[in-house]
Amino acid sequence: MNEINKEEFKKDIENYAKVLFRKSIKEASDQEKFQAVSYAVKDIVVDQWMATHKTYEEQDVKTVYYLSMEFLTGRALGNIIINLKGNKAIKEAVEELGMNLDVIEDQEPDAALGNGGLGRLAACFLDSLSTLGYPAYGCGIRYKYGMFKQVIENGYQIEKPDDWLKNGNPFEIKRPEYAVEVKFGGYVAMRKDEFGRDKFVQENYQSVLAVPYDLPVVGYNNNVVNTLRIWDAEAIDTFNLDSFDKGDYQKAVEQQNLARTICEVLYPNDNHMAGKELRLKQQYFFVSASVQRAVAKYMEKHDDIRKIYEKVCFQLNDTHPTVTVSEFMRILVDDYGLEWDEAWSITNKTCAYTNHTIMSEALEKWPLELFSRLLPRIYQITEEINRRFILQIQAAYPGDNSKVEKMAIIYDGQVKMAHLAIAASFSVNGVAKLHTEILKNQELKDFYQMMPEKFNNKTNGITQRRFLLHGNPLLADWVTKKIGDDWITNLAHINELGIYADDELSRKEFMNIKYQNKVRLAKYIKEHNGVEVNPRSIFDVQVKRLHEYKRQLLNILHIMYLYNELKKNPEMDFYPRTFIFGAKASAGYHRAKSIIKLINSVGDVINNDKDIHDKIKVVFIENYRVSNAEIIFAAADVSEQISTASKEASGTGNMKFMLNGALTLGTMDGANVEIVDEVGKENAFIFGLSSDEVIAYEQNGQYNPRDIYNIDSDIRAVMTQLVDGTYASGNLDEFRDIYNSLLDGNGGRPDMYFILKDFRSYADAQKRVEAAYRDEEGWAKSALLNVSKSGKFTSDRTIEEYAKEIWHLEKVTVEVPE
Ligand code: DL6
Repeated sequence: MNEINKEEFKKDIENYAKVLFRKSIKEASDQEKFQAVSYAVKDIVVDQWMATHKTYEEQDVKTVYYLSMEFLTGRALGNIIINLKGNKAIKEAVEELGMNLDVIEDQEPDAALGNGGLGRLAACFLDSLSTLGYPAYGCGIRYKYGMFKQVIENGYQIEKPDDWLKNGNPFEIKRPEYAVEVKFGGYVAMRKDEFGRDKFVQENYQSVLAVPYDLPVVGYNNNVVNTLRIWDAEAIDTFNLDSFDKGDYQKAVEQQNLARTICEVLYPNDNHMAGKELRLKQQYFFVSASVQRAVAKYMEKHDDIRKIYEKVCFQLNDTHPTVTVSEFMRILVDDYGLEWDEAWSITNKTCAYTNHTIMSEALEKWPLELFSRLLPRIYQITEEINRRFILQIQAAYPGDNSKVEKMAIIYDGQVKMAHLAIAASFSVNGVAKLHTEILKNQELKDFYQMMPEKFNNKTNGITQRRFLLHGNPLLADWVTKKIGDDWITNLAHINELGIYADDELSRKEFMNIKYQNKVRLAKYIKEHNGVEVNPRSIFDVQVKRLHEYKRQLLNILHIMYLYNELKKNPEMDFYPRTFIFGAKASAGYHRAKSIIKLINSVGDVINNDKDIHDKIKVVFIENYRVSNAEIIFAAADVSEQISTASKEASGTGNMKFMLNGALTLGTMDGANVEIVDEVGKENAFIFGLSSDEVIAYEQNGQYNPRDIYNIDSDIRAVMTQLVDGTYASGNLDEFRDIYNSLLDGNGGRPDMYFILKDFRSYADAQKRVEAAYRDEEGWAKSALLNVSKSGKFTSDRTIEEYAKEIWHLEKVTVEVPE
């Protein structure tokens, strides 16, 4: 990589302040300084970006198109600087101009174009693709409003719009030359083409212009810059007299509205399908634009569409982009005139699907009426795919109609997107070993039996460059001092740290770094929550989306129990604990919001109770997001991964904590299983029902939480406090719904998340945590071993597996001319 020339870089910053704002650096506001520095950094990036694409063109590379409704990239500037290895030069340049790089980085809003795990995974994957030198496009939506900003008022979550583009985005480049039209509605007619052949044509439709904005994805120290292409919508026809004359006024207005609304906002649902018409529009909008553009780009250099799969792979990030299948078929059949069988065979070699959840409420099913009205030609094609797929099922299982009922793509008035994705893809993967096994043996059993060759596992991963190198500079430097810096691009090397777990001095140094990170977080908490926390206490952290299956409720009920114990026996030997939560709840998810209120209410009572001498503190960090996550992971001692076994597909927070030296307190769920495989049960705290036990209970229906309630007086006491006003200033109904859900569950089914069932085992595991933490040396050793065993969980490993086993990509090296 070419060296950054500090003096030129400084001039560049000053020049941007001048041309953008007509100001000197001294006169510029912090936000303006951020913009000027970012544009100067972009100058460096653009040279690499152009060189990368030139190399791709010259080598005619195969490219993966990672199609995702979500990319939770967070802030760009700090990450780009890290990946350019420009930290030293840029920091010095910025300081010599009288600025502070941390303050500058803090001016950038998070690009919150995602909800949680799925979107952040997509962002980690892009980072790894570039770092490994694999040609890739991320394809998504340029939401005007990203994930809402969470404000806590009186303990309640309030959602505020996230106007992240308000000051512009210095890193994006608008590419109007690649705009394409996307059509909705109308009807399909049979017309003759120029050669007199029959052809299906969509008529009387509304359309929007999809306009791409490109964002650079900078690889680590290798000149490779891939592109995250996010699509915005513009109206295709501005009002013109023609429209008025033809009486098309109404249509013109509708088209304008469609363009205005389609990219307006990210749906804030994680693991839950809201079934909104606009959401289906969003899906088709970005899919159609991305696929049209991918095909056009391929055809610029090739003349045989039949071979497109040699150069293009569409990876479907969950079912959200599954209309890709029918859109690609439409292009092949309608636009390129291929026969159905040929088009289907090409589609089958081009599409691959990742499943990220088994939660039934997340499985996407669209009502036929909506699907066919909005996407009439796509619906016809989907119907034909379904008709032929049913024939395949019948051939595989003659006379067994139950298989058709379970596997058909269109059934019972619904289009089932997962079935479409599986039927059309050559690869179907889960995101952790356990998850993939559950898919094969339970959720997608029928599909697995019929086409086992499609199924494979790709355990998730995270990028160590953001979550250690950027987020935890003290530990990153220490690791580099001990073992060199190979871990930055090859995390397997972190294993070499293992020997230091037996070295007393290293353990001390390591724990001292943890302490300093805890001081940093304590400062953040003081500034943001006004709560004083003791950095010598155990930092026990649960940060993730608020969902019942993730069981924040189990955590807070246990805190209520601990508090009761302390109140009963104030002199008991008790190691001070700080319980830290961070979580957004979907705006319409009432119970999740109630759990947030409960956490805050319990915090209010406990944090202000002088009798317990600050032995327990409960903190709810407002507006949990990528940028504050980096600070939180670095400071954690205990990583709460306590989902009901079988429900969390993988989890990726668990990996970020491990990398930063926190010990997992968790169930045998998702990737926790593999974390324990790596680090050993003795270096984690495992509790609760296994996934087999949960599934067995679900099938035999023999779980009754009331039995536990009746037997266990501690649990009964905590439950009673939910409805006796202890935590609700006398409002006995505030948490009644939570109380009912624990005892009576939903719709006649007992609590599906087995909270009371797992309570005792969780409390015991928490006792083990406390005992282990008292043994300072032992804890330090375990924590260090966790870091040293985290090598498997880099997204670089995951991407190598996708690239070799699914996408069949070749690595590229890029030179930038001096
Ligand atoms: O694979 C990324 C991430 C997993 O780590 C989580 O366990 C899983 O819950 C999440 N899945 C979703 C499903 N999305 N929808 N809708 O977010 O994926």
